[in-house]
Amino acid sequence: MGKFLTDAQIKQYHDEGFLSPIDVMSEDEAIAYRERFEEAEEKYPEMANPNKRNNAHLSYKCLDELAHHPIILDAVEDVIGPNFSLWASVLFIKEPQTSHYVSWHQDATYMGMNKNDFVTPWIALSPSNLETGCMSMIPGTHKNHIRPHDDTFAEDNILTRGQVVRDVDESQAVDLILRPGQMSLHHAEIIHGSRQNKSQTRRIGFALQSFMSPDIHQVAGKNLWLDIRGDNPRENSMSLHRPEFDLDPIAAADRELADENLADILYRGAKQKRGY
Ligand SMILES: O=C(O)CCC(=O)C(=O)O
Repeated sequence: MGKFLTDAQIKQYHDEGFLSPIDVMSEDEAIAYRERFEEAEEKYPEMANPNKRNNAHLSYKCLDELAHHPIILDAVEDVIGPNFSLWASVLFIKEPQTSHYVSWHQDATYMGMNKNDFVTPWIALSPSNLETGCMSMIPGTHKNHIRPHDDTFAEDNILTRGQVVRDVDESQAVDLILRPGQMSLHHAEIIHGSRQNKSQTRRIGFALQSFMSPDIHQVAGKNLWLDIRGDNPRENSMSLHRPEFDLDPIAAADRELADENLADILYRGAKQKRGY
């Protein structure tokens, strides 16, 4: 038994490359987080538009709290051990009845780390299901290393480069259906994607992308981290600040640096660059 996950769940994560659904909080608590986020989003729209979807945990207190939620961290500890930092976060919002989708990909492809054994919790702040465009995963593909990706920059594809793995056996796909307040965990090398939101409601997912143990460090770009749990010594690294309130200028300055660094990493060698 781990701190939060059962042995069977831990095994399932390692065998399949993902685990879902995991109860983090009640639906009411998740709705309260969503309301706090949407109030902040309305008050400071320049900080939460699609081009500012990265590292919003360094701007919004409610997202910083989610990044430190004890159940999420206990589950992370169960799969990667007691020492870890947060590399970045992404708000994956699909507005109602939009054509945005996420092609089959492996997260670690462009992240520029020395190794790829790290985990992303994806927290649902709204229903995430077949109608709203939930994530789907291809079990076991995290064991086959990084496959070639083609950069498509397709307009409706909300990945940075519209990168895609071809020839995925979609008959194996597992849909991760989550109610608000549940999360999934996925491995950095699992092949996954998501379809359009055909519903009348927003689909809001917050990806803590990713939690990494201290033996993992940046080989392309700056080594910037939010220290989360345990000891995380890394050479030539910089620790980021948590916001004490929405748009705390100290954390906001860190976010600017972290966003620029992330873009430099994710778009290195790319033929085009998007706003996020
Ligand atoms: O939110 C989505 O639809 C996709 C998210 C994703 O690809 C990820 O969190 O790695």
